[in-house]
Amino acid sequence: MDRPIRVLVAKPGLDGHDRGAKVIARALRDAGMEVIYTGLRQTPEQIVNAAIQEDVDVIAASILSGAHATLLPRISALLKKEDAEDILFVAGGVIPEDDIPELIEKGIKAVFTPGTPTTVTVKFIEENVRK
Ligand code: B12
Repeated sequence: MDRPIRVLVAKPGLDGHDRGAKVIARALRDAGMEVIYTGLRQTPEQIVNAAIQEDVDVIAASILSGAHATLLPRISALLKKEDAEDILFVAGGVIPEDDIPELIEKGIKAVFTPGTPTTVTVKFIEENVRK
């Protein structure tokens, strides 16, 4: 890609945990990506609208509240409805391993749980973002 990858780091739902999102935002920025942070308490609609308006290549959603099974598939469904499935959708946070296969089935391309080195996330995005 002849321009920096653009990433929307998003905080869906009423989740007030923002440290993880900020660590990821910093790591992606240090890897040369352009990062836009939504701030806390965004609805799936707000996140998808921002992603389209900002013309991002990636949505990176952080969720530690336990509401991942509801909110993440909603974002995925909205990307489909808006014909914006070229946007790579990844997520991370406190998400039980058992819940991940269903999230992948519903269109989340990868889930990164606590302890995942940020270099793994950077590599995944660089290798999977639509060129
Ligand atoms: C710190 C903390 C708080 C702080 C938050 C401070 C802040 N500004 O973020 C405070 C004290 C405010 C808090 C409050 C609450 N908390 Co709290 N909190 C934690 C704690 C101890 C650490 C989270 C943290 O900051 N870790 C450090 C950061 C750097 O790591 P991280 O967020 O996990 O992010 C890393 C990875 O997950 C990953 N990642 C995260 N997001 C993303 C996104 C992408 C795209 C990628 C690629 C990777 C990625 O990469 C990050 C860097 O390595 C966790 C327990 C735990 N160990 O996880 C509980 C925890 C998350 N909290 C919990 C709960 C229940 C609450 C409260 C509801 C408690 C209450 N009754 O009041 C409130 C809710 C507040 C709210 N409005 O949401 C539960 C959630 C349970 C669940 N999901 O099922 C946990 C798991 C504790 C527990 N075991 O019960 N909490």
